[in-house]
Amino acid sequence: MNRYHDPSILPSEIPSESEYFDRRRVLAALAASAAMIGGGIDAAAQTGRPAVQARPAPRYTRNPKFSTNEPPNSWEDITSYNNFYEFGFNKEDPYERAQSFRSHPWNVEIDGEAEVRGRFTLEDILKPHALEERIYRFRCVEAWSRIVPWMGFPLADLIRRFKPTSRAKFVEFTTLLDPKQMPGQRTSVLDWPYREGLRIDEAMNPLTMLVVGVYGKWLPNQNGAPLRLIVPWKYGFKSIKSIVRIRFTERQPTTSWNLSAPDEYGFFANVNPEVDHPRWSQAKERRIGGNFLTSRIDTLPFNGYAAEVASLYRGMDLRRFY
Ligand SMILES: Nc1nc2c(c(=O)[nH]1)N[C@H]1C(S)=C(S)[C@@H](COP(=O)(O)O)O[C@H]1N2
Ligand SMILES: [Mo]
Repeated sequence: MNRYHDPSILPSEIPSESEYFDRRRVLAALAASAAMIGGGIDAAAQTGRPAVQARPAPRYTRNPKFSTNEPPNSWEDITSYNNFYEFGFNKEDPYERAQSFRSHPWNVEIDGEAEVRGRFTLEDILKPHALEERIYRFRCVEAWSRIVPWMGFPLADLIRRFKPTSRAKFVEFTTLLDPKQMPGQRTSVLDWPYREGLRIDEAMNPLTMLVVGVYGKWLPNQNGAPLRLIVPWKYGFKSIKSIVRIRFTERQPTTSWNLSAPDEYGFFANVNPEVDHPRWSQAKERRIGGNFLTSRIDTLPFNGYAAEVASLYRGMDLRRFY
């Protein structure tokens, strides 16, 4: 299974002319609409593809305070090169095989150590939350990265609504289990359903987002529709897709990657250029969509978010708790 997590399996380093052109258009559109509220960049129109979901367009505001100034990757970069093992192991599989996945209607179960529990529709989950766009760095454990305009809201705001008890020390997230729709689940490459977890203070950190969209559109299926986690200072595998359950626990939850290869994928999974993966260095990363000169860049501690999150791990040996 681990051969699928091999950073040497990468597409061409050289962006095509159309990629480059798309990138420039996105930048121009971003600049032109910097002060706009709601609406957004019509990424689907830009690429000539129909809108991904027949739901009323989301309304959102931009949040520059939590956004990097780095230029975002193109819609193409973000939506056609994905990890979503439920739909296959090659980067183009999720794009090719998730299009008919039914990500709406959708229910989410909230349970465990919380005063408010139950099964909620996606609409009920979203109703009280104002959506915002944040441009985050995103770093996969396979040593590639990109800059993504995610749309969503702080996980902390959702957690407060459900009033976790004093015994809630962790939050566990679970992806849909549906082998009929998710061909990858008919293989035993991971112990399905995909599960991830955070310590409660990590979950409450203002950077941690529940994400429902990208580039002002509802999430495409391949990016984890209709609801996913984004934890920008951790390797990408923590950012679990297509969530159907959020559970508050007293004990540290088991997570899919940690179960399958504990020496390679720790529970914390904080981006750390000093701790190599057993089979490759984590000191550098390849920025998707970059050119020859700019694509190999240094990886930053906590993926560049050290000022915001390093204090969460004070006193911890981050080599041992990787
Ligand atoms: N359910 C589920 N969530 C998942 C994965 C997966 O295979 N299944 N892959 C993870 C990994 S390894 C990465 S890098 C990111 C990729 O997110 P993206 O395709 O939106 O860039 O999703 C994460 N979330
Ligand atoms: Mo990843």
